Amino acid sequence: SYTMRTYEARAETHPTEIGRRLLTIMASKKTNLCISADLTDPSQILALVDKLGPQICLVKTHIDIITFTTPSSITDFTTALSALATKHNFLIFEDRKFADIGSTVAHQYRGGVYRIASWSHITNAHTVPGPGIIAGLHSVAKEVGEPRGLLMLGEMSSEGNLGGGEYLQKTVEMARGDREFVVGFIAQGKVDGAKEGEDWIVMSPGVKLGGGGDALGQRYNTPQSVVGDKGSDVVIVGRGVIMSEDPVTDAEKYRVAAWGAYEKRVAA
Ligand code: 5BU
Repeated sequence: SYTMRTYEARAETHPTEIGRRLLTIMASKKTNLCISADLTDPSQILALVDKLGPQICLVKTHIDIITFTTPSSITDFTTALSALATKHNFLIFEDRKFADIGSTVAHQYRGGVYRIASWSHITNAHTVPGPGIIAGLHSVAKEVGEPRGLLMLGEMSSEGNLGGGEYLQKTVEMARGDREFVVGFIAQGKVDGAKEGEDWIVMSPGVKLGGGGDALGQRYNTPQSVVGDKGSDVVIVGRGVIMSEDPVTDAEKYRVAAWGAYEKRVAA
């Protein structure tokens, strides 16, 4: 299966341009760590990301949780974040979880105050509306003139979520309809039944050393469990790092754990 191939090898053959770029970054920086920068102060986010930049392949944002005082401060933030992405060689993933008909998500992705398509290399979408959501987002991605990729939500980390199992399989079927734009999935492990020549990048949120959960339904798996045992590619870590007194030291623990789990997997 493709999960036994190295990120270097997959970077040569991934069907999407964003997939090739991300896998190249992962291989060269030796990191499959994505930080979820869930702070509400824009300057705190930028300071944190500048510190963690060398350790990560990807930064995940929720642009709509950030406290912006003026419309121009949104553009200032996305411009500064893009500059950090260039400086440290990582990509940006806006965790927007689009969930409407194609026509509406196209507006949401292109416009409004956030103009997500203009600065975010990767975004994600629910499969609930059907394949029109992929077509709508892809039409906007084509307008941008720079590579853009989409992750489909096949399974969430939270207690009682309706994903996984048959839902995940249907999500994979839907993704097969657009192999140029859909980079992979949000899930807790590799997708079953990948066909010859398929390569889906799987990213897993809900990761914390020590496991556990929070008071609102989040459930945590360890880097070894999602990457080593279950074949996911990228670990997404929020509070495990961003609430730490020493984020750089803790991010390094996650990078080493997730990278070590990957190295063991491909050596097996
Ligand atoms: P945490 O602090 O590591 O629990 O943050 C997890 C982040 O990932 C947070 O931004 C969530 O919105 C996001 N997330 C998630 O936790 N679970 C999911 O299934 C998906 C996203 Br999709």
